[in-house]
Amino acid sequence: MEDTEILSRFLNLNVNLHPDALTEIKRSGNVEEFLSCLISNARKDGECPLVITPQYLQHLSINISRENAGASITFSDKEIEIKRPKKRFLSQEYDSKFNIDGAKDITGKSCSSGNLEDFVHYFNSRFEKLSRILRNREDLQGVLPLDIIERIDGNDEIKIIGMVNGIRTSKKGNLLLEMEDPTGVNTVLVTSANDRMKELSREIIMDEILGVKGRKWNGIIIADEVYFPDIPRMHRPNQSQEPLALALISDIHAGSREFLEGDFNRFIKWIKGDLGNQRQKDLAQKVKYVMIGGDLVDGVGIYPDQIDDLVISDIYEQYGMVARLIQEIPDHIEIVVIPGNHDAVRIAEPQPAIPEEFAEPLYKIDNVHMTSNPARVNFSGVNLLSYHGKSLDDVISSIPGLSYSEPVKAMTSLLKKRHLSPIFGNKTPLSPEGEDYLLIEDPPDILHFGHVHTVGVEKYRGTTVVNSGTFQSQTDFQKKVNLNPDPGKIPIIELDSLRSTLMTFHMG
Ligand code: D5M
Ligand code: FE
Ligand code: ZN
Repeated sequence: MEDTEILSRFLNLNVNLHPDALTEIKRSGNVEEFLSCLISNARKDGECPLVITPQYLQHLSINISRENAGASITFSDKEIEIKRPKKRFLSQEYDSKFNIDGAKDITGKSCSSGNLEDFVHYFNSRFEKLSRILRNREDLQGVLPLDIIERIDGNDEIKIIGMVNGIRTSKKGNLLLEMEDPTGVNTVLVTSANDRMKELSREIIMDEILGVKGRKWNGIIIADEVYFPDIPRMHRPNQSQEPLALALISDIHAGSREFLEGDFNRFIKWIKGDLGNQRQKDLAQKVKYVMIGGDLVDGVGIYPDQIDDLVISDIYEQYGMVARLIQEIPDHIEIVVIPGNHDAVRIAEPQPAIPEEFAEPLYKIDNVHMTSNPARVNFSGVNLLSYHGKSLDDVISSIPGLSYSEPVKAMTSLLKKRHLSPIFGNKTPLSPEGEDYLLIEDPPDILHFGHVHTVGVEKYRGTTVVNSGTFQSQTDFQKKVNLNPDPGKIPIIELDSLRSTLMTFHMG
């Protein structure tokens, strides 16, 4: 038998061979007997070393004789389970320090009845906060309210801040925005005469808050400049003092016929330190946190004829399955979970945590922490803003040039707007809470989405922008809408450097 063949037989049992032990086994001429002794001894001792040394061979006290060669011993690798002393991970040397921002968690606090008054209050709160951010910009000093602007004429420079209430394109191809602030309404014309303004005007969407510098002309405002609230150019992200890492996953879709169990199992094997090359195994050693960005299950009745795509059609069983999968993540790793549009909770955003009534098996896992969508979590000093990403459907269909294949581009556009779900009344229902939980008040160190089932990692002005992708292959429904998922790819962020690594668990 070749050396490589012998080594691989032992590797199948998760044990390595010391070169001298390999020589000895080869000399004996009976690999099968060694394997069989190893297994029965491991059963007896209840453990087995990681590396088989010549000393351990002696401990096995096999009579290495050529007479034994050829004895037929049959066994199946699957029958045995070799236990060994519990592995210690680098991340176990450090305490877990994570904090879910309770003030920004809607769970149990929703007070909206969804009436007109609630909406007025909600949009006022959004305007208040975003106009404050815009007002801080040097370019927007001296902003005037729209009722004053109404009475101004002449060619002097004026500055306003307003919410986009309507978007039309003029006959000449200019953009006509209806903008509103708490005092009034006016029309803003954004010219398409120069490329820069043309480019910028494409990014403008309904219900966002903008700053405008321009002039009055014939009762309307001609924009010379348009300002998004954006995040500061000089934003310096926090980094951890400790060599720990965060795995960002999303869209497991347990219960779906297309759930990729093999990909998930390889992810688990890697996170347990049992898969990958040395660098990949070293990275697994650092993982202290896993963030799950929603769509844990495929749910029931989420889209027409979904039943045909389900292998588990009971929502409780779907959460049972997801709990069994997640339970495999070693318990020194903290897992934070937010819901998505397939989970068993209201679809209007912000979404409260998936209730215990449905996800009881997850609540029973000590290292699993259930929270709302969106969620703000600090992991060992690094601030993460995690949002399932439903609004991407609206943003991608509203802004030319954005696509499902480049989720980070669409996410960056939302960072500029400082809002996770600006458009009201399209595909993403919003619940008008007392305050706007979807506002991006503080620029996060990491912005994490899922939902679109495509993966991407990029930096924007110091923020690491990540979309997690999925563990679900293309469904018939997605095929119809021409959506090509990119499953089994998981971004891992090292919190001490904010360096990212894309781990691939998908085969073929
Ligand atoms: O969403 C998975 C992906 O499928 C996401 O990119 C949006 C897309 N999707 C979902 N519903 C629709 C509709 N109705 N039209 C077009 N594209 C859609 P998930 O939330 O996992 O189903
Ligand atoms: Fe999904
Ligand atoms: Zn989704």
